Amino acid sequence: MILIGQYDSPFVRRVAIAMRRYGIAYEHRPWSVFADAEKIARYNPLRRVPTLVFDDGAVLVESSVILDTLDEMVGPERALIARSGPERREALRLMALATGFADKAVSLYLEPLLRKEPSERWVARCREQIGDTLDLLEADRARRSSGWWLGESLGHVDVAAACALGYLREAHPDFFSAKRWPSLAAHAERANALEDFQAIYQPFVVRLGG
Ligand SMILES: N[C@@H](CCC(=O)N[C@@H](CS)C(=O)NCC(=O)O)C(=O)O
Repeated sequence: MILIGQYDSPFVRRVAIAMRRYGIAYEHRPWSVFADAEKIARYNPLRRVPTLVFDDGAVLVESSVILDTLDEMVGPERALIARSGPERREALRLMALATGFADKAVSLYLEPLLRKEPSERWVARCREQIGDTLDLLEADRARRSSGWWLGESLGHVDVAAACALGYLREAHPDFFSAKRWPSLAAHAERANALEDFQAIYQPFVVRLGG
């Protein structure tokens, strides 16, 4: 398998961390979505990452779709998400909120890079969307006493949230406040201490890449 995309993308990183935990081997192509767009286009016309190329030539895009397929490959006992029922729905809900604020953080980052005059309205909207979503996630995490978000073992929600927070804090250093979002800060700290998170990491640098 070939995983295309750089680990400074929260979406690529969450897939790579899951693959590492599942013990699924892959070749890594750390291609930039801007500088290497035409290389990515050979596999994915959207020119987005993560893009996962299977040995039979099949190509999957969208981190959640990729993870769903990997979960099926390793089976429900090892999957980092509940098989069904309210627990699964809860995981999907939280994952979508985490990847959703990461999406907005990417938009917020690109706005001043791609436009001569960034839209103030768009910037304010992104900031509000991210802040309100962090508030919701903070309240959700704070009301749970479990070691990880949905229990005592690490799941896709934990990975998605930690990767999204990592990206937000590096791409927008002024945004995150551990005082306003203490449970999220603690969550990130715990995840970042894990070997998998340290191995699958690329510092974010300002450029038209990612
Ligand atoms: N919803 C997608 C988001 C992927 C995404 O936004 N990736 C960024 C890199 S962080 C990208 O490919 N950007 C280039 C583009 O959208 O044109 C997923 O979960 O995989």
